[in-house]
Amino acid sequence: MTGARELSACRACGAQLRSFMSFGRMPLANAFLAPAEFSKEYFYELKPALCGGCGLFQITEQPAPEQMFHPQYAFFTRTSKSMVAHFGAYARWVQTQFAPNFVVEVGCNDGVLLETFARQGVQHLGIEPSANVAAVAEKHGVRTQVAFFGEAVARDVRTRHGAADVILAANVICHIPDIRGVAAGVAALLGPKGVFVFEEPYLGAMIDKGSYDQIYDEHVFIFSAQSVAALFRPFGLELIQCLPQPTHGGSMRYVVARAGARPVTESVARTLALEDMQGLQRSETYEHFRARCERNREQLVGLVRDLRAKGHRVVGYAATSKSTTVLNYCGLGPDDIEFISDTTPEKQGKFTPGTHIPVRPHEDFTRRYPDFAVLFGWNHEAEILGKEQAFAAAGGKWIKFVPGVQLA
Ligand code: DWN
Repeated sequence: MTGARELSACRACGAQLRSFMSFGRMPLANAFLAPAEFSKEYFYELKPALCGGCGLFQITEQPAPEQMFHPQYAFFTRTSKSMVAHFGAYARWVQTQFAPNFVVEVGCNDGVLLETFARQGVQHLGIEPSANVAAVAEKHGVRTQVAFFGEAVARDVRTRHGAADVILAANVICHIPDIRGVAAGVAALLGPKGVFVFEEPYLGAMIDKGSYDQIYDEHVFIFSAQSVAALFRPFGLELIQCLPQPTHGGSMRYVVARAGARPVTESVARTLALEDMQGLQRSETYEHFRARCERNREQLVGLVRDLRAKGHRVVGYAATSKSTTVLNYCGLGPDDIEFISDTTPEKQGKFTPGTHIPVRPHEDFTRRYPDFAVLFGWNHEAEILGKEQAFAAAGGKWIKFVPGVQLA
């Protein structure tokens, strides 16, 4: 099944999109499925592009949000200990900088970021479209509303609860195709001195590392400081701070306020200058990126098939959303990768989207270590390698593919 519509104009500014490559036919990154569902799987073409006007990196085709974020959504932030620690530090940073009385989070997932505010009795509200993850947030004492954030919801929240001192988001804004609706919603809900703080995978880091697996249906956009500044400007909002983050393989925290309401820190000019030097607006940068993706695919497929031909057992570690792009782009299936170990109960016993590799509990990994494990959760490398020392001690080797294909 297919059916997504291909866009030729930027979702933010309407200028012409310049597509530079295709990752081919792709299923939904988190649509882990049972064999009975194989024949009715949904596919679209994964084709990234850069906007010739505001420089916003985006995919040209995207399935409807309701198809991706629903009551069976399979991603829970709490699956990573280091991310839980990161969100604790993020919440404390917001408290120190802005001391808010009312915090709204866009896409609060299982409530891990708002929990710190909830525990301290700060008025808060998480807007989360997937009812199952919102229910987990509620269990942790976080107040939620099951909805997609946009201008109408923002106005409604303001009417019922008042203006927000801080609107927060983490790894969410890049998922929302109606990005102008987000900007309008922020403008409608923020108090006069309020700030919108959000962090997302960073385009500069993705280009630097060649981490093409950040591109999939849920990630409609990969932001840069330049595209964020341009996005909010027409709504009377201004980018006042950029803070690089190590999470998800290289992210950026952006702070946006009403134009003129707060000082613009020097981090903005510095980040814009670095982006210019990196060539984030130049076509050649994306030509190189495409060539790097092709080389990476060739090397990863070559390595895995060579190991399999020699009779080695190869499994995958962490059935991440990102792995869907890698597996489908590379055409790796169950003959290449025996299974993928994953700690999320909702994914276990199912099969990977498009490539139909079994997803098994972590115990299947430790019970009988494979010879090689592809590190699909490369963004959690320190955490994973730290807890899997017995695998290495048993002679197991990691197959990494970011920033390049290598054995470790
Ligand atoms: O933006 C998004 C990010 C923040 O999270 C989403 N659209 C969905 C998701 O992306 P992802 O699936 O690529 O996220 P992670 O955090 O890289 O991977 C999570 C998956 O990895 C889970 O299925 C759990 C699994 N995992 C594991 O099995 N063992 C993770 C760790 C750290 C582990 O030790």
